[in-house]
Amino acid sequence: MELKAKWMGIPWNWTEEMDSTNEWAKRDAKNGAPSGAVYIADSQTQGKGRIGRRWETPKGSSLALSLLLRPDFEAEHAPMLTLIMGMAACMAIEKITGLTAEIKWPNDVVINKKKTTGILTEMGMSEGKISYVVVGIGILNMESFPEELAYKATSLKIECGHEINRDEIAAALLFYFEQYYEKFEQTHNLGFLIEEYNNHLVNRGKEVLIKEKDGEYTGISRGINDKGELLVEKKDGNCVEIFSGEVSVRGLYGYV
Ligand code: BT5
Repeated sequence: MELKAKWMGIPWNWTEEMDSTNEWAKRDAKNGAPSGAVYIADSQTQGKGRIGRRWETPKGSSLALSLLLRPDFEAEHAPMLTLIMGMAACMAIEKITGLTAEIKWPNDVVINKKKTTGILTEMGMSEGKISYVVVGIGILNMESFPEELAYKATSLKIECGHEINRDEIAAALLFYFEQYYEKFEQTHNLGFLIEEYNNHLVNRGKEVLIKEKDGEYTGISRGINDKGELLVEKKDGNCVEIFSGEVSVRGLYGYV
């Protein structure tokens, strides 16, 4: 492996099968595992997406990796780690495969407008402070998808047309994540990443559909601010700042 992080990935825990690498990391966190510990499984029996959705990781199919962090900042900053992981994933994919990767804010990486990566960040609190954050990422590397996913999902293997080494992707991912994280620790905002992030943002400058709990509207995506919120310009010219919590952002046609 060419790219080496300094402390992300120590210890490096690998297993053939696990319920969910996020759950594994959370259990280990409660047993005192250190910041930087990484958990990788070849397959997951209970892989999790957001809001109770499932994330399928059959044997040999993709990279399922969770990173344990013990940050010394306020809980409100933790969602920004999802964006940092998204950016690191774009960089790692581009470096190892030569493909162009884009970010579908806040937690997907897409190639040719199809999802190739999903990110799930979870947090544990103790006495009002962050005890741990687990940033889990699934990077798809399978040969094909069932019909119900094929229209919106793709994999590194499909896009490259040949086998991709998951260890190399993991090593590059941690290398980039570590660099971004060390900068983020100093400022607790994404000012240092805005330009790079927005250059990788899918649908930037285009019309997007914002779905909220009580309705939906369209606007032009203008990129993120230093809090990681997505700026969307509405028809009346007002700009709204969208927090990643409970919205879905789509292009007007299809998944992206
Ligand atoms: C995500 O959720 O995209 C976050 C996925 C995070 C997975 C990682 S793997 C390592 C770690 N351990 C875990 O247990 N989880 C993390 P969401 O945005 O909710 O997307 C979930 C949706 O993606 C599902 O409803 C399906 O439509 C789709 N999906 C699930 N499995 C897929 C697969 N194998 N390939 C393509 N799409 C899939």
